[in-house]
Amino acid sequence: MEEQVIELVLGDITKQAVDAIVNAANSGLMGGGGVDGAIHRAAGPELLEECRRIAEEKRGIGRSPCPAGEAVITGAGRLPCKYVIHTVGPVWRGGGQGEPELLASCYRNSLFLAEERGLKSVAFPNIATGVYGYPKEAAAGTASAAVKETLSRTPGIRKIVFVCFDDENYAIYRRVLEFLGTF
Ligand code: AR6
Repeated sequence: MEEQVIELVLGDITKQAVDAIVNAANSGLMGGGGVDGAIHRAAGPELLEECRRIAEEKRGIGRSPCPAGEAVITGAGRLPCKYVIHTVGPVWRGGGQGEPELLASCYRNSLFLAEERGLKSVAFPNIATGVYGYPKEAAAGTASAAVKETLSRTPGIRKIVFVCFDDENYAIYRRVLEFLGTF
């Protein structure tokens, strides 16, 4: 069987020409700052329109548009990728409020959605490590372990790209992925 590869990139996730990029959104799905803001700016208004439709639909059945740990998928507007998977990381509250499990769920559920749609390549940002305050080192460990573990259950996915926006996260990921034997 063909290999599943994990790549590490220092750069801007909006430039990745993969099947799907993952957005670190909030549970209202209506855009925000950080990577969410960058994705919506680069994608154009179509993306927000699609998010709004999903949010309304979910609210209509009495649900939150996207609770922490869950994920939804939309088109990608003007982005070079084909889809955007919006997931919501946990706000860091010291680590004892289920944050690691919720963060792992973000990666897992995003990959399940991608597999369901038959997508082959997915790029992830460092979910929750900005505004939501998740410690970078811990987040990288949880993210890489969750991805490695999930890949065996998503055989259609051929390539994962971890996109780090800052040197610190890039250095941390290098170390964590080497430790996990991925590089
Ligand atoms: N490409 C890749 N990574 C990026 C980019 C980019 N263009 N821009 C920022 N990052 P954050 P969170 C990195 O704050 O912590 C939003 O307002 C950034 O350096 O975007 O999950 C949402 O609407 C950091 O490492 O997301 C939510 O309200 C990582 O992306 C809230 O922020 C995540 O930082 C979510 O907070």
